[in-house]
Amino acid sequence: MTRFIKSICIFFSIFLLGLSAAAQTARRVIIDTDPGIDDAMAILLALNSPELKVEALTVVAGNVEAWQGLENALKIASLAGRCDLLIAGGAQHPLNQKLITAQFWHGKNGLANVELPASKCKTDSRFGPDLIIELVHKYPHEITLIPVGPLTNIALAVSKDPSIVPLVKDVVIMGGSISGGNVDGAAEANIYGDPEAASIVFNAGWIVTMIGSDVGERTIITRKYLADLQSLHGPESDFVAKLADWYLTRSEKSGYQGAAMYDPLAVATVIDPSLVTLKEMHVDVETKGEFTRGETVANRMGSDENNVLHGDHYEIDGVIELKPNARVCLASDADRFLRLFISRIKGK
Ligand SMILES: [Ca+2]
Repeated sequence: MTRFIKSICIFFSIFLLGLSAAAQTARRVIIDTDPGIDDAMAILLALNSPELKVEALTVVAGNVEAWQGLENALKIASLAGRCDLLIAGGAQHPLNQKLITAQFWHGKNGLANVELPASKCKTDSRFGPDLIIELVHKYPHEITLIPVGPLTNIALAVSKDPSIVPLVKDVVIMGGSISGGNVDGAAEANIYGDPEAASIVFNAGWIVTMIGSDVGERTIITRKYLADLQSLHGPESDFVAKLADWYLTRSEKSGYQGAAMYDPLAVATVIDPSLVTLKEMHVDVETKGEFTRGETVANRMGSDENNVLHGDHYEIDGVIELKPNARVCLASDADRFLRLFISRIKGK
């Protein structure tokens, strides 16, 4: 064998070993989504990342109505040539309020009015929350849930079968904020979209990794990154470039410098946790509040003061320790994230 052929053989052996190692160590994930521009970006990031094995897309009503979200999920999977994915419809509306859709930010069809070809993929007949339950039992301690829409499907799953809680490897949500909302002064859209569901999810007994809107808004795609994305053409990169262009224009009209990469940052956190800074906290979801319904109220001290009645008044008698139920994202390495995102989308 010539030295050249030997080198080629060694190269391919290493390449194949690398591929099989990636396949073995890839994390099984379920993306629960309300597609959605940034959902589409998040799904394509996940599908182009060897660190992840996407087991299913479960769709929830949110940015668009449930039927539209399911159609979008099917078209995105088809575009990526991934009809092997399980794609299931889920909750049609929030647990305890009317659905609030967001075509203002996402376009009439939820995907920046880009018309994708009809999907070749089929819908799984199972109800999204039931599919989540089945997959968690099928792969105990292996599934990471990545909910990037209102938390209705996840709340329904843990309410129906609480035994999944210790069997889930991780829950990484896009949602909440510890420094003001994007819906109003207090609330972030996914939590505001179903606060009762969010409260169930935060109190389920697992630790929720919370990638909030406050960090998403400091992790923005700008025209500079868009130009990079537009430099290579392919079905997926062209689609994401159109989404990003529309989303940027919408954000610029509202006075922002760029468009917040909310959902893709949650997926990227599972791909590479070193992209974000996390801190354990106890988080409660406000479900009443005159101005604060849907706020994620984070306790940064890990305790509440304990007030004890002394005659006609209360007196502070030490503190009550609170167990953390969340790992809250405080910051991201935005540039490294965006370079990862664009390289993965261009990777085909
Ligand atoms: Ca979303």
